[in-house]
Amino acid sequence: MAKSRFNLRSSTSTTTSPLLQQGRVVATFGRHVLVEDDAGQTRICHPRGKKNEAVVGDRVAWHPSQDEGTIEQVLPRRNVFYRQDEIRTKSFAANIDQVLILLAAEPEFSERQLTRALIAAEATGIQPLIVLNKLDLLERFERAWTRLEPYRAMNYAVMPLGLHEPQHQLSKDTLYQHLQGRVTLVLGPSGVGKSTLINYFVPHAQALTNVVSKALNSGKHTTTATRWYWIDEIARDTVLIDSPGFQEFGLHHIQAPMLAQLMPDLRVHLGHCKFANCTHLHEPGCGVLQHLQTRDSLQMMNISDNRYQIYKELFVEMSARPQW
Ligand SMILES: Nc1nc2c(ncn2[C@@H]2O[C@H](COP(=O)(O)OP(=O)(O)O)[C@@H](O)[C@H]2O)c(=O)[nH]1
Ligand SMILES: [Mg+2]
Ligand SMILES: [Zn+2]
Repeated sequence: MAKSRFNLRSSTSTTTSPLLQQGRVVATFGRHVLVEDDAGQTRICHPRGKKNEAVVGDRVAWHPSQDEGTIEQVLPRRNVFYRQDEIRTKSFAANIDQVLILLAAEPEFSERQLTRALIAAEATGIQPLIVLNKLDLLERFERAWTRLEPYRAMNYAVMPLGLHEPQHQLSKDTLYQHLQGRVTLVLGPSGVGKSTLINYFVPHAQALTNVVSKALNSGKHTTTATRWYWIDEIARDTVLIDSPGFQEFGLHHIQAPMLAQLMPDLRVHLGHCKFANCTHLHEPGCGVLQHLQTRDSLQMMNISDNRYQIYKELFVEMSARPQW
C-alpha cells in the first residue's frame, strides 16, 4: 500500500528529513502520541507546541526526527467526542462512527452517568449504542434491563450481552454485526467488562498495550490511555477504541439552554412552551411541565421522574458556571 506523503518542506523543521507523512493517532498517553502509518508501522510522536491537540482517531501530518516524530498538523476531523470538565478536556476521540456505552447487571449502573454519556453523544451527533453485559446474572440482569426501558422507548439501541458464558454466543455475534465496518468508542464504568470485551474481540490487545508501555518506558500510564484497536488487522475496517474515565463525565462544553434538545424524551415536548426561552423548570405555559402533570403511564415517550430530576440537576450545573 502506498504511503500518503506530502512533498512539502516543513519550514520549522530542524531535522534532516524534509518529508511530512500522514498517519493516524492510535493512542495517547498524556503528551505522548502513538501514530500509525498506512502500512501499520507505529511510532511515538510529540506535538510541536506545548499542548497536544491530537486525539485518538485523528489523521495527522508528522515528520520523523530520529526514531520518533513530531506532529505538525492535525488534519480536519469528521467529528470529535468530548467529555470536558472545569479544568480541561480530559480525553476524547475523533472520526468515530458510534459510542458503545457498556453497562452491566452488576455493578448497578448510574442513570446519571448513562444520561451524561448519551447527552455527549447527542451533542456531537454520534450514534450511541447501549449494551447491557452479564446476561448470566439472571435476576440482576432482568432488573437492570427494566431500568433501561425508558431508553428503549426513546429509540436508543439497547442490546443484551453475555461475555462470560458460551451459551450467550449469539449476543456476541449480534454485537459484532453492529461493530463491523465501524469505528466504535467503548465507554463504561469500571467493572462492567470493558477489558473483557476488548480482549474478546481483540485477543492480542494486552500484547499491544505491553509493547506501547515498553516503548514509553512507563507502564503506569498505559491504564489511563485511550487506545485504538483494529478488530481485524488484515481487513482494517473495524475498530474499537478503549477509553477510561467514565466516572467524571464532564459536560462543560454544553450550554444549559441546549440541554432539553439533547434529551429525546424532553425534546418531543418542546415547541409547546409559551416562552421561547423556557427553561422547563417553573414557567407558566410550559409544555414539559404540562406533560409531567398529565402523563399517562402507558405512553411510550413519557419523561420519567428520574429523567426529569436529572434534567433539573444538569440544568443547574450548567447554569452555575461562568458564561463568557
Ligand atoms: N458474570 C459475568 N461476569 C463478567 C462478564 N463479563 C465480564 N465479567 C467480569 O466482570 C469483571 C470486570 O470485568 P473487566 O473486563 O475487568 O471490566 P472493566 O473494568 O470494565 O474493564 C471481571 O471479573 C470479569 O471477569 C459476564 O458476562 N458475566
Ligand atoms: Mg478494564
Ligand atoms: Zn418549557
